[in-house]
Amino acid sequence: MRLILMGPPGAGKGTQAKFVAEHYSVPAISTGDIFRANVSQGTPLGLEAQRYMDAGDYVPDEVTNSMVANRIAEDDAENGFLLDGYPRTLAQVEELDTMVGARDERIDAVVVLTVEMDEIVQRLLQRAQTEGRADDTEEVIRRRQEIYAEQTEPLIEVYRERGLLVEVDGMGEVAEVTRRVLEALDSSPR
Ligand code: B4P
Repeated sequence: MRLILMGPPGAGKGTQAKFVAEHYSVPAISTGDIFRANVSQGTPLGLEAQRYMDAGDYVPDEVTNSMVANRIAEDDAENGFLLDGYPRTLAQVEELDTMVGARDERIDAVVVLTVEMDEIVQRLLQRAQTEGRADDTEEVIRRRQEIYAEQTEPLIEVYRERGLLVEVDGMGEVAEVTRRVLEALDSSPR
């Protein structure tokens, strides 16, 4: 199973990725988590990514693409993976096509979580209190939503045209959202 999990910041991607990946016994690959791990270890990649992330901007495509290419080349992703937060730009879609095409593989489905804006802001401000992420301030949250609308929302149509899109209501309890995602994937044609 090769899945992509999309949705605006705060839609619950990272939260759902764990459960859905576990269900299909594939690794959940979160570009945000990999960047944050590099930031906290002070690696060159982390130093480069941090200035973009703190401002709510996307990390440049070349950096993100090569990081993902390396990660999906690892043994545990040989039979499938769940990509959480990648691709986020059209250039990343093209690069991912090349990566999976070179392995004679294809993406099975693209799940998009839809959540109302008020709920998103509330979730992220709440996370700011518990986790203290630098990009969870009100100003940066707004910037991240704008960038999502400009750069990532157009990807929804790309994947819809390919017949891969699975839209899921991301409002409500975490377990209920997981149930909806798995049910939608079970009944989607692949
Ligand atoms: P991410 O880590 O992907 O950050 P995110 O969009 O906020 O999603 P996240 O997974 O953390 O939050 P979630 O919605 O699960 O990216 C961070 C940054 O990294 C980006 O801004 C960018 O700079 C960089 N980056 C990452 N990928 C990139 C790429 N491909 N290209 C370029 N740059 C990239 O959850 C949010 C909160 O809601 C959590 O606190 C959670 O507990 C809560 N929540 C979730 N589900 C809930 C529910 N059902 N009910 C109540 N609360 C819920």
